[in-house]
Amino acid sequence: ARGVRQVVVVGAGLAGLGAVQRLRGTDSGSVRLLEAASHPGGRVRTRPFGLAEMGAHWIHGPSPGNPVFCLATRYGLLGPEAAREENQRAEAGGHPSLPSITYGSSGRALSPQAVREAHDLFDTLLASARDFRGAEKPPAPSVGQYVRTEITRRVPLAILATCLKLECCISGTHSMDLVALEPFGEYISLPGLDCTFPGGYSRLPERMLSTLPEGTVLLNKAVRTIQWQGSFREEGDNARDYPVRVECEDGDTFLADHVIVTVPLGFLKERHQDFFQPPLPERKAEAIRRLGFGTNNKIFLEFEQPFWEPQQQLIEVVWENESPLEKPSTDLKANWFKKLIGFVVLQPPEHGHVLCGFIAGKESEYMETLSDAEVLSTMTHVLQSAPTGNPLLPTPRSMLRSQWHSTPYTRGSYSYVAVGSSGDDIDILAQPLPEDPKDPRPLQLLFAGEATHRTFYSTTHGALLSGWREAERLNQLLEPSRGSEGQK
Ligand code: 6YU
Repeated sequence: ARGVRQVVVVGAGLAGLGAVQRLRGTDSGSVRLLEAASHPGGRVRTRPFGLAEMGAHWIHGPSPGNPVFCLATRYGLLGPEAAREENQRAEAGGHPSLPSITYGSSGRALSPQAVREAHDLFDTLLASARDFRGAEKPPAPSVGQYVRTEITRRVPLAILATCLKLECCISGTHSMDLVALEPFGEYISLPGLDCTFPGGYSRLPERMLSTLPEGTVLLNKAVRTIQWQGSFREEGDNARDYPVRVECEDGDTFLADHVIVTVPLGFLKERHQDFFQPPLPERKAEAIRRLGFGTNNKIFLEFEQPFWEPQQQLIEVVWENESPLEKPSTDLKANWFKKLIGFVVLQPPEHGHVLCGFIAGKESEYMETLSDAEVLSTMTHVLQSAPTGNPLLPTPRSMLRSQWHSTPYTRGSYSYVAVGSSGDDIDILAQPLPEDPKDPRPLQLLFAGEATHRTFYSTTHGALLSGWREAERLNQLLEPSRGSEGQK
């Protein structure tokens, strides 16, 4: 007998927490979840600033096929709207649709009809961009180039420029020219009208953590290296050796038979060469390099009083002189704020009058380098000119923003399938190591996290399902006879 298998899970986001909840056949004390941050949740993070969601905002497609929706419902974390069956059946095409108003950069409200027509055109183009799955010769390499060649001068180009920027936020990329066209249709949108967590998204990882035996999760425990294919022994115990040794930044070490790695793709891109010893096989390293991982940030502004109408939930901003057919400015210092697509009004107003701006790409990364005061003053200027045309608009009372690119254990927002990569790269990333299925010490390294889910990448449900998938892979090894019965 080899004794109790030791399992280490790295990262307490939804993938890591989900994996630990699903693991069977391990004794208490034989599973450790190591998290670099001082809190669980990873890219699910609510701050008490009008319940600001710094990361994930919505449950995309809240319906019975969505495991985040099911878990949140089981924990009683969702509001009555989300529970309605009509909401769960509604096909929203993957985009949260909110009652909106659109302002030009000169301060005038744009004609709702012109905005609707441009959005309809854009949505039609984007829907057709999903039809090239398997096409041997797609008409363009990227989603951005395809959309641009389909656009004619008949439509309000400036509005379409905003649509493309919004799409950059959704795909978490600098430009839709970086998003590959052929695999674009592989991402699956689940039915259901996107919903939020009335008490904050963080309630979900907090509840998940509370179900685990005490001592399983170690916070402030950043992993520095993972040595695998080795033969490691605990001091004073010669009877047992382990193939994997996990070393933390604080010098603590954990020996393991299996490690489930759920760190974000952004972290892997930056650190995989020295994080794994020996380094990952070239196929996996290539997949890490090829797949896309960009930045999408939020800027929250709190006001004494709302200047918007109560029914408005989205305030879109259009830079009137822009066109998606022209090269965007590379002068980040002068123009970074023009990448902002506008603001979502946070609900309910009882938590404060808070607007949440969305900004993606290099401009978003530049924003992270500015001081709070600089961001606040630029945002105030944008609001005074565009949505209100009122230079006397009171400045926001306070400001909070996410800085996902500078967050050392994340290094961006979420993954996308970049030009030059394909869904196969996602599967390669997800493959356990060692690669040889006959290796006497199988499943030393397993990989989970949103970037490892081929059809639900970039979402919380993709992350959760990936954690379950890897736990199940281990369950099959540790207790093959039990199959998948008894799952929660
Ligand atoms: C969703 C949404 N949403 C906005 C923004 C962001 C994201 N997402 P984690 O990072 O959570 O966990 C890993 C942990 O590992 C972490 O805690 C680290 O600290 C730790 N770690 C790292 N290194 C370590 C080390 N060395 N040692 C120890 N620990 C270490 N998803 O469903 N709805 O509204 C949004 C949004 C600004 C940043 C989102 C949304 C993405 C999710 O947040 C994300 O996927 C999961 O939380 C990741 O969980 P995880 O466990 O994998 O990693 C066609 C096509 C289109 C494609 N896209 C369409 C979908 C649109 C996605 N939309 C997003 C939009 C918003 C607003």
